[in-house]
Formats: sequence, structure tokens, C-alpha cells
Amino acid sequence: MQHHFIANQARATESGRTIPVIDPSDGQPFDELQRGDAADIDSAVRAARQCYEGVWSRLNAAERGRLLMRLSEKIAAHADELAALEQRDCGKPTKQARADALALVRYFEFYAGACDKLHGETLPYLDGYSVLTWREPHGVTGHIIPWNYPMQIFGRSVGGALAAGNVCVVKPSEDACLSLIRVAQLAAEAGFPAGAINIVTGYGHEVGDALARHHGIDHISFTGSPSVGTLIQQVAAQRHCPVTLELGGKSPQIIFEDADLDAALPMVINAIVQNAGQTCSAGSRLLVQQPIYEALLDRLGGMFANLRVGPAAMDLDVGPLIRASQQQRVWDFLSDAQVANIAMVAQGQVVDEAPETGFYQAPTLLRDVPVDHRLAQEEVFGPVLAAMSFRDEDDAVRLANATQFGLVAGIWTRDGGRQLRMAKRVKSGQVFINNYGAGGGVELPFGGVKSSGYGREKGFEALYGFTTLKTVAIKHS
Ligand code: TXE
Repeated sequence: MQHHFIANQARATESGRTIPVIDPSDGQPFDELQRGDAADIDSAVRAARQCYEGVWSRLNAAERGRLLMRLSEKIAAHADELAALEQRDCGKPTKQARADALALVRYFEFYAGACDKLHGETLPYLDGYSVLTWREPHGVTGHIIPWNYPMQIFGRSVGGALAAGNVCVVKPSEDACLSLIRVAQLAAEAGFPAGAINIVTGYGHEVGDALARHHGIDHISFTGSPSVGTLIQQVAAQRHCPVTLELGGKSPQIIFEDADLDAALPMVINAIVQNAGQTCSAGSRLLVQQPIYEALLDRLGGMFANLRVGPAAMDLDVGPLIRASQQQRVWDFLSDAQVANIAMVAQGQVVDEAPETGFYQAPTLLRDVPVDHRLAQEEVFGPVLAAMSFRDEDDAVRLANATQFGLVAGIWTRDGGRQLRMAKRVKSGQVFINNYGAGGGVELPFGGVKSSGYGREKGFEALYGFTTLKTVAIKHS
């Protein structure tokens, strides 16, 4: 049985209600979570506030950095344990789960070093004045975390908030909490004071909503669906609470005829099958210049057909989707594709060892997807790649920008001028030229434009979002 972690203590919800924890590889329950409520959020916020106004405010930036570094070291020492928890909880193949645990180590290492490098400025003003700015933490920050990368998203969001001097109340997804409850325990062992990191588990419409509405929360970081992002924004607006939103994407991989296909194609595949396509930055649209379209689809189709899908512990190319409703969502997209006569180029294979009760989906390559079809417009969040062709740069830009999202764009060309022209014209928070892996870099700011959200997490830039600027003007006496 899992518990909330509030003020460095395991706590149960008073109602005694729980939520089963399901293993996506076989669809079977193997543990239980607390089904928290507004009272649990309230006690976490109180614990956080007490910490913030007490012991936390007396720590200087270097001391805070040492604490974050100790947590990074603890996580490194428990990386296999954390990876195993997240693997079972989310259905991640072993390589992916380990990579996520190591990314969490890096987040706390990076933000440990950043704590004492965040500072304000002195500004020119009238004679007889000195003016300076201070970067102050918001105070108690709320973090609503999804199920696709619990450790990574905790690292970028909570790591940045703590480094900037905030304390945290975290609501992980009801579908994937286990690794984060353990990380909070490790933080207590590393010396974090009671109330600095609190975890409350439960459903989004109960605990998540209570967190977003709580007047003691001074800033909200949310990663999840656009519809819930809108709700959070509306609720937060009522008390003018700042929010950072990361709401996913429909990111294009744009391949010009002069691209190095040996480098591009493995990355095109990885960008859509990593984490079974359940990645905000998944490269889910493939835009290919006309002269190479047919040959590229042939080659890519062969690679798709070789992809193997199975239980997380088998560590194949692709694991299961997170839950039955996510699997149903992908099936709905694929049946819409059939109705629209969208042709399938190739599909990977689900291995015989995969239990029928698991949530598997073979990676699927579709061609000539019309730009206005929902497969080219909406986030599937499964391993489904929608290919289409383009004529020239203008056409590529038109297609790339033809969705409500703007998170990542991959551009593949050897032409240096074209690389920069395209990078300028594509509307997205990140542009990766002749690569698609840079999204993993903890040092690099990450976030969207348009319906992909706003604000930046990761990198040093995140620290500005986790602080507020105070201008102090002193008249010389
Ligand atoms: O997301 P939700 P879901 C996208 C992806 C996916 C779709 C639906 O396309 O198929 O969203 O996934 C909490 N108040 N992304 O339904 O519901 C919830 O408990 C406050 C993209 O799982 O948005 C969880 O902790 N919180 C995305 C978190 O919000 C609420 C990652 C995300 O869940 C809430 C996940 C409420 N009313 C899904 N309702 C990305 N950008 O990577 C739910 N939550």
C-alpha cells in the first residue's frame, strides 16, 4: 500500500479510499494508492508553507544547492530501484526506465549547481538613486505531473522550483506515482526539511483540482492534456496565480531531399516509438520532400515492420501503452484512418509473449494523411506516424505550421541556409536540426508556443519562471 508523503511522513487519506495500481504489461493490479482529497492537499500546503516560512527561508543558496546535490547522489544510488518501480508502473522497457532515472539524477545535479548562480541586476536610473532587482521565489509551488515521464517531469519541474527557493506540493498522475513517492522519501533521507517536497496522490478532478484551487499555492506547473490545461488556467486566473503549461504537440519531422537518411530514419523511428509514442515531443508527423517520398516510405516501412512490441521487462523496441483507455484512444484514431481510406505502409509486431490483457499497440506508419484529418491535427499519444509529402520550403512551412500545436520541429537537410530559414519560419518552442534527441538535454529550455502551452521548464531559463522579480529603488540620503 502506498501513502501520501506530507511533511516527511507517510500519510493515509482519512476516507480510507484507494486507487488500484495497474501493470500495463498485463493489465493486472499489483498495489494501491491513496485516493486523496481536498483535505490532504490542504495539509500538504500547510506543511509546505510552514517549511517555506521557517527552516527553508533560513537556508542560503549554497546550502540549498548542497541539499539538491545530496538528493541527486541518493537518486543515483537508487537508480535501479527507481527505474524498476517506474518500469512496472508505466510499462517502460528497461532501457527507457533506466534512462529516465539517470535523467532525474542529472536534473538535480544541474539545478544543484544553479542555486547560487541566480541573481538580479543593478539598473541605471536618475542621479542620486541606486536601483537593483531581486529574484524572489514564488513560495509554495504546485506541480501536476502526468504519467508518461513521471521522473523526468518531476526533475525538471520540482528541481527547478526548489533551486529557485520554492517548496513543492506535487500531484503525480493516478496512473504512475510509485517512483515519485520513493524520490520524496529519498529527499527526506538526504536532509530536505519536512514540508519542502510533499506528494499527494489521487485523481485529477479531485486532488489536482483541489491543488489548482488552493489559495496557498503561489504558482502552478502543469504538464498534461490541453483540455485540463485550460481548466487549470481558468481556475488559477480567478486568483491571478501564475501557471506554466506544457500541453503536448503534433511535432513535424521535415525531411528534405538532400538529407542524410542514414542518420534521419533511425531518429524518425525513435521519435515516434520512444515510450510507445506517449511523449509530448513525439515526432508524430513526417513531412517528406516529393522526389524522395516513395523511396523513403519503402525504406521506413521495412524498419517499422521489424519493430517488436511486448512486456516492459522484455526490453523490446516498444512497451505497452499506459492504460486501456489510452489503447482505445489509439484504436479510435486508427479506425478513423480506415474510414478515411488512409493507407497503412507498415506495422510492427506484438510478440506472442505479450499477455492479451496488456495494453499493446503495434507501431503504425500511415501515408498521404490529409493535413486537415485528425491524424494530422491531434495528439494520438501512441506509436502512430502520419506521413505526407511537400514540394518546397514554402509548402513544408505551411504544413509544419498547420496545427494548433508548436512544441518541436525536426529539420533534416544538409543545406545550411535552409536549416536557418526553416528554423526561423517554423512556429515551435524547439527546433532540432539534423537530430531529434536534444529534447533530452536537461540544460536546454523546453516549452511550447500556441496550444502547446507557455513558460519554459528545464535549463537555467526555468528558474526565471519559478521566481518573481522585485525592483528595489534606493534614494541616496
Ligand atoms: O491527461 P490529463 P490524460 C495528452 C495526451 C493524452 C491526453 C490525455 O494526448 O492522450 O493528454 O491524457 C491531472 N485538475 N497528454 O487524460 O488528464 C491528472 O491527474 C487538475 C500530454 O492522462 O491531462 C494527471 O496528473 N489536474 C501530456 C495530469 O493532470 C487534473 C502528458 C495529466 O492528466 C485534472 C499527458 C483536473 N481537473 C497527457 N484532470 C504531455 N504534454 O506530455 C486531470 N488532472
